[in-house]
Amino acid sequence: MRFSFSTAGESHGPAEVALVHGVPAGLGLIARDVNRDLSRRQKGYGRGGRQKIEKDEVAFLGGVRHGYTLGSPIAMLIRNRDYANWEHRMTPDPVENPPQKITLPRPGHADLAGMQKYDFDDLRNVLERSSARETTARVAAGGVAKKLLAEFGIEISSAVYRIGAVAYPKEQAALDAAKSDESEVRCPDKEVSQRMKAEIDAARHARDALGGEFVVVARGCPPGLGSYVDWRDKLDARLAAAMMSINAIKGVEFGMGFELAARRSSEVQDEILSENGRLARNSNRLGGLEGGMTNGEPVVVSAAMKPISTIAKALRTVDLATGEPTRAFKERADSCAVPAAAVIGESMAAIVLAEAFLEKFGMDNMTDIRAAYNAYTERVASTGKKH
Ligand code: EPS
Repeated sequence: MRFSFSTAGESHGPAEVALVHGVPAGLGLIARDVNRDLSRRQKGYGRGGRQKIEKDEVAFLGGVRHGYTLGSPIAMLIRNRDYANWEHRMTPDPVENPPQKITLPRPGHADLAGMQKYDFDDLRNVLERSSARETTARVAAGGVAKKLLAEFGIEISSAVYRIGAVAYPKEQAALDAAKSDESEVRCPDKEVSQRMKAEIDAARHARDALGGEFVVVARGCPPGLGSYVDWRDKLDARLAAAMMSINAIKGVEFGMGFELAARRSSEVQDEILSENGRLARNSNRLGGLEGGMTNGEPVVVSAAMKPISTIAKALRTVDLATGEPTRAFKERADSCAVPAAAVIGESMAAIVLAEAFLEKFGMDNMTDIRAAYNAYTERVASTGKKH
């Protein structure tokens, strides 16, 4: 089976669950490999009270034995500690005194269309699953993908280059992404990080929320992941879909992104040079992707996140129980989750790259995959050498 994953779990239910298929046998994998990113996802200036309650850690329920993958599906469980406070409202069992229904859909959230689509009269049934809490399970799946990619020298990092009106140059953020773990907003620049934090404080004091932009960088990808042959195989299309699937993401770019559209061709392509008999590029404006394939340069994908829709300064809505105009439902929420979204972006990129990597090099076991990878990279390294 192809590398793929699915998740289950409600935000205030008992747990988040990730099921990862198609992981080759023989990959070293321990809980710490996954927990590191779970903890990075929980950080970030602008989070609400929930992250003080949770301490996300994974338990393997299948697919791993004595620190190595078995080739069988990897099942991972992350408990929601907050469930203890929500048991009556969220128990899977029937209850005698059901909690009050929520009927005030938030503009920008899944609430309204979700209720219409699934025939609910309580938006709790929608918001529990549409909550970004689900991304915990994605990051667990991404941890497995990252571990696989790291075996072949592929490293993924991220940086935030915009929070609301405060921006930092995207290209510089991509170059310094590895440093961003040091910043509470995941921006590699200290001074800009401070301004971003002040921007978040200002929004929170105004009972509002902020979005922003982040960039994900994958270094060390061999050329030829993805394919130009079929639209379904194009790696940029698959990465874009993965990024767009993250809660509140409204746009995705590669390399210079939309700015490419305003330039002449000679200003935007990355010229192919020969340096000491090896092929080289001295720019990466296209973000490491040509023809829907990696070209050996860092893959650079960025995304724009809209502000969170749960805000204390509640917007106009209609009470679906009465038809009366009113203000939207309010609940404890984050005022900015862009730093967390950047970590989730790393995970989604890792998942897509791992899938494409295994398509190219085999799926069964690490020994055969290593042999295929070594043979391919050796052949490719001789492309364009003087004869
Ligand atoms: C979220 C609302 C908040 C966030 C949550 C996403 O949760 P709560 O309603 O429990 O305060 O903290 O994100 C997480 C719990 C998480 O781990 O990322 C929402 O409505 O999307």
